[in-house]
Amino acid sequence: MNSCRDVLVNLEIGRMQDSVRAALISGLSPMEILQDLEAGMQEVGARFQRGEYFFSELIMAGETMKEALKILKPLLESSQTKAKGKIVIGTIQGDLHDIGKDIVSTMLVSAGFEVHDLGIDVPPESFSAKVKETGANIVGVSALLSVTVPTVSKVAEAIKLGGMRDRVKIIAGGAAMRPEYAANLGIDAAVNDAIEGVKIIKEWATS
Ligand code: B12
Repeated sequence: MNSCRDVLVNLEIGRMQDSVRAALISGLSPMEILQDLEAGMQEVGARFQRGEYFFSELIMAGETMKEALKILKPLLESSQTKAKGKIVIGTIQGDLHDIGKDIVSTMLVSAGFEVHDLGIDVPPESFSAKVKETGANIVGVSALLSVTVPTVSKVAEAIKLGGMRDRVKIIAGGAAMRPEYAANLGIDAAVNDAIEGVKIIKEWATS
């Protein structure tokens, strides 16, 4: 049986769930399988950049990944502990990528956070409105496209305008994010992997 990564890269959507089940039976943890699949997504992106894959293949890769997540998400969430904080999360305006955001949300739920997911293409003001409504103390913004990264700073501005910036930490994530962007964007942290992001969020929740 091919690895989950290969099944994803080859866009074999009908084989994805069997492949995940086989990986679990072979002893891999849900998190290890996720990391394997993320490597697969990197490869899909590289093929797209080289002109070997087109937009239709990107869509197919997204759908294939979601098949895997149908099995992995409940497993990742099952270790629920008590809530450690409230988080508002969403993909920034102009950006439709939601797979990474969904993975981070799942990991946060499993770490015991109360997560309010606003979905994709979220205007900066909607993050701020949801923070006000829920009393959340952390905001997570996903931005995968270079063109949407600057809009993340508008989330910080909207929260500041609402008078809540001093009690809210903001973290952004996505393939195009780099830790050094945080200062320029006026936010508290920027990461390009979920494990590092969740580690930072947990530190904020306990400090
Ligand atoms: C699948 C995919 C799509 C799918 C998305 C399906 C979906 N439901 O999400 C579709 C087909 C819609 C798509 C569309 C486009 N895409 Co696209 N896409 C991808 C691809 C192949 C994988 C993305 C993915 O899901 N990765 C897997 C997840 C798990 O990784 P991730 O998102 O980075 O998330 C991880 C971390 O970044 C982090 N994270 C993410 N969010 C957050 C948030 C927080 C708070 C935290 C803490 C952490 C965190 O945690 C996650 C887990 O570790 C990438 C290639 C790549 N290398 O990323 C291109 C890529 C992102 N796409 C790209 C492009 C160009 C586009 C299009 C413009 C193509 C076009 N010509 O129309 C459109 C844009 C549409 C839009 N307005 O958003 C480029 C972006 C280049 C750039 N730097 O701007 C990439 C990099 C491909 C490439 N190499 O050229 N895409």
